[in-house]
Amino acid sequence: MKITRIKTIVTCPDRNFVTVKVETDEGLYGIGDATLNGRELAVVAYLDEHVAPCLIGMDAGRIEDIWQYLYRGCYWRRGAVTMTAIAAIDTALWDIKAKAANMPLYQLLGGKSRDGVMVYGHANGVDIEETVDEVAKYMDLGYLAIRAQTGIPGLPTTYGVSEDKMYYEPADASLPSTALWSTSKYMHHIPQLFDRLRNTFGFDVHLLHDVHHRLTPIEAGRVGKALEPYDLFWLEDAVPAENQAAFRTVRQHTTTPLAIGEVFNSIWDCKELIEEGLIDYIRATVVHAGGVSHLKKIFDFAAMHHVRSGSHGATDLSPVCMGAALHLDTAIYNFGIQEYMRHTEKTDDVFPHSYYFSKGYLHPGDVPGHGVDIDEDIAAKYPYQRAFLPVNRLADGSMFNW
Ligand code: EZ4
Ligand code: CO
Repeated sequence: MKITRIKTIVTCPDRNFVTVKVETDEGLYGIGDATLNGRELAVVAYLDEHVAPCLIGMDAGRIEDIWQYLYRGCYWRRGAVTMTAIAAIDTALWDIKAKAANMPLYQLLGGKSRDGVMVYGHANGVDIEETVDEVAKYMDLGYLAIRAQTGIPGLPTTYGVSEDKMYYEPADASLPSTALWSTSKYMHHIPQLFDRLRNTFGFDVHLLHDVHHRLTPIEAGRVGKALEPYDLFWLEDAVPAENQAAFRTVRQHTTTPLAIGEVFNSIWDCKELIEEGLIDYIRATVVHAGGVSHLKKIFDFAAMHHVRSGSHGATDLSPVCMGAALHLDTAIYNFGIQEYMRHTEKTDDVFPHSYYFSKGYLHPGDVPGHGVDIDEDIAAKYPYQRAFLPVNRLADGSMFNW
């Protein structure tokens, strides 16, 4: 089965998505997510100019060989743009192979290890009161695990807090908006949120929290220690991890479970974190970590070190990524949890899918392939709109991590 055409489709049904469609001479096609939030067109150019022309005529069944061709063959290994482009092609090729086998993708990955994929949703409020109400709403919807974020007194905006409670969208402007950050205000406030949540809901529901890369290692150790009585499922992205060894300090100071990985793009971003046992959950994703092929290798390596998966699943990862992720989540032994931020109705119209939510779990469905398609006519109705994530500054005007 030969690759005859590779199309990149850009659409903005409430937010931007880039999708790759790989077509073959046997009429089967596969699709992959290539969305890199805030840098979408860089990946489009990479795919159109530097990937698609090289693959025409290749055997669509040689997934691993094509992965290595794109990784080793470009000389400049890794990086978010390269690995997102590779991921999109890889996901589309797995979709084709599973369609050709007339099987849902999880069958090719080893079959089912579980009956459903436990997900967590995002509860957030401008203050603790509103966050408590939002957690209650997610519990009513059947969620077994809930991420809680709250506004911080003295900061006009806070990461993770949005007006639209079901569809959090941080890429909020055509030029980057500026947020204000204060570590001391945050560190003082956040234990109060979890104290309230545990007093209100008890310990049966899993609670998670995303620090979003804002602490130093010793600050993260302190927050982790302060949160220990509230038994978090995990503390996410406590410290930026370009320096993986920095997590040794966090680990020495707290037993709160640690998760990280949404900005990682290969095993080389997390090898020390995993093999030194510095984290509990690896949150890399299909779309940003080299596709199904490479993410499976990361998860298998993690399994040897008691590290579980916890893939990123925010709104900027398209339904195509979510579909592929759910097959991997279903098949691997060391699954932990899957983030699930609902897409808007418009997005779901563009990407018809077989996966569905029931009683706190997502299910990938049983149609051949990864079960997600793109309706190109509907997609064409929503042209690309430039959008950026915010930037963060401290009170003195200096730049900080967002
Ligand atoms: O800020 O996906 O856990 N989820 C997150 C997200 C990220 C966005 C960035 O594109 O941290 O909300
Ligand atoms: Co996050």
